[in-house]
Amino acid sequence: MTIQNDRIIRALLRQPVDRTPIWLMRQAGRYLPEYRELRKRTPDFMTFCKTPELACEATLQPLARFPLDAAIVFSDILTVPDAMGMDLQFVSGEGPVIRNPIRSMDDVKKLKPVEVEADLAYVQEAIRLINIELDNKIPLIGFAGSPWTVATYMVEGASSKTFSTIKTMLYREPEILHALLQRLADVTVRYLNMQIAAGARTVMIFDTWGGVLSNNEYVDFSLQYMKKIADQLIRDVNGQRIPVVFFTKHCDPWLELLAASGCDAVGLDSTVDMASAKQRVAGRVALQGNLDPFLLFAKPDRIEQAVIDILDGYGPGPGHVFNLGHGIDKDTPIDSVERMVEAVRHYGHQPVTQEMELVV
Ligand code: 1CP
Repeated sequence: MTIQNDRIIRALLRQPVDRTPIWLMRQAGRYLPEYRELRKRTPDFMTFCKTPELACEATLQPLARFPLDAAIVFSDILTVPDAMGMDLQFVSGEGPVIRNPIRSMDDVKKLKPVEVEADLAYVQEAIRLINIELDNKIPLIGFAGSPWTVATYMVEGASSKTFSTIKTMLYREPEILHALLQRLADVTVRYLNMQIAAGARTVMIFDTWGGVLSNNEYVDFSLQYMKKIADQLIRDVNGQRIPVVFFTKHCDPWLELLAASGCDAVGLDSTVDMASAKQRVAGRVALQGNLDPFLLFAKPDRIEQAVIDILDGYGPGPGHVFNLGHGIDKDTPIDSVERMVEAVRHYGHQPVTQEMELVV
């Protein structure tokens, strides 16, 4: 089925578009008053994620406010450890807490085998419901966490500042960590393929904590597993290519490696200079990003200038999807988001070529 506005897909595949498309990392969520209201229906966050009607409604909320070019299924990267039998809870003010963290090979072996079609059926159902509502107007993005990033929560048992427990495991007993990462990679392949089969038109792997690895460990403990996943994903549905996007926060040292890793696009955090990133990837992948989410706390003119700087940094030619460099902050003023989206639509015009089918 063709999508009316497929700018995001085209840009991720480095095909020409009439203007730079935009979506926002964590575009649904707590900065929206209507999300905070909806969340009151089920105080428990995992129950919220597991209720497809609520996940569907939350997904659509930002689209009712802003003319974004894609929806992202409302869910979380921790659905996977939840399905593996980990005792996961979101404690208000504290974030995720796992009461039975992985500390030994035995713990890895005891993880529940995941049947994605059964254990994560709620994500499949949410995708189905969202696509009915989207009515082929814009594409839906599916996602998962990278094995390394998901493992940080499973081993630390919570969000961490130092990652000392998982790093101790990495340096003392790497075989345990590799066994865990391999298990996560296997489940993630099936999970993302299920999302693609259910109607996700592109998938993104969030490697939020890849950048805390040392230069020597990043490839072995994070990128290697993302690459294994990309190698096994369904890349074509009825002749339509499904782009795969890798996002490692603080990816600057490994940009060339990411560009050669089998993904179609790389998400950039805000520490990376867009113009030099474009040169470094040399047309091998598209780029997504990378406005500092905290720039949305600046005055309107400053926001507009920052948008122009990123668009000019990428310059002419296909292959740019505008986004933030990381998730939007919960205190972000809504007016600023409007201003940014407006600026991208206004200044992001690309030269039109004849063979393009334009959607206005
Ligand atoms: O009470 C609430 O509403 C909980 C806040 C919240 C939300 C809105 C969490 C808890 N997760 C989410 C949704 C979510 N998470 C989405 C869908 C929203 C959208 O994009 O529209 C996505 C894509 C995620 C992905 C996610 N979860 C990541 C990777 C992306 C990123 O921003 O870095 C990570 C690291 C998580 C873990 C997570 N989920 C929630 C919390 C508090 C955390 C911990 C973050 C940390 O350790 O700092």
